[in-house]
Amino acid sequence: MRDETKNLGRYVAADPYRWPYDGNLTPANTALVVIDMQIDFCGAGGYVDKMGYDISLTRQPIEPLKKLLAAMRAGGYAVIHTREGHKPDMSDLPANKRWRSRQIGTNGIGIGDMGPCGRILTIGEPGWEIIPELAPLPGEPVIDKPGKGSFYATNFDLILHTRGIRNLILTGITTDVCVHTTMRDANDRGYECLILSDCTAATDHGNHLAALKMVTMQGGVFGAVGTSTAVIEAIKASV
Ligand code: C5J
Repeated sequence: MRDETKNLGRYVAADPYRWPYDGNLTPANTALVVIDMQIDFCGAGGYVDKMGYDISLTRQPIEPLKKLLAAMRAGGYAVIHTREGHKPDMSDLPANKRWRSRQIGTNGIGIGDMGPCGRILTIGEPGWEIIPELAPLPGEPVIDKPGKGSFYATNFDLILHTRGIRNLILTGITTDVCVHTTMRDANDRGYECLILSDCTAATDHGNHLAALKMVTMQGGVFGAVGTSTAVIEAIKASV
């Protein structure tokens, strides 16, 4: 059992508390989760672009994520990627999700419909792929999810348990939707979560800032907010 008063352990500088709460941060118990860095969310002609949002916002995490991935891979930390998408027969796409997706953007095109990057958010299509800059390495799990959260209808929890992971460093897009849904669900399941402000982004910058602020309420209601620089410093520092 670690004694925080003796300042043992390894921590990341974060808000509203240094993370993880007990300083128990090791390559064996900590994973970097990279959420939905897919062409549909941050590539030209993808879903977010077709909806009329500014992909320069959702592309902002790419460069800091590249550095963070290199550092965490070098340190022996687990890296897990997720992809949002639906089966080509759309049997896992709720009718209301499809209907809503057709209400915004051009020509009533929504999930499952043909766009410049193939059928939108459809498994196997070019737009559904993770962007090449952040491509998973062989052996890194990729969680395919039909919803916004990473736990619903996936084996994410099983993979984390099997590997003995209890700390999650959450990155990717979008801060207010898939990253937040995953963080809230992970927190309820007892995972110790850190969200990185520079490695996440939303289709609206105000929503990004609001989503980060929400985490810091109530002493860290879902965990803590940090930066990639702080994580890199912490994992390089000796225990
Ligand atoms: C959205 C996501 N925003 N990855 N998906 O629809 O956040």
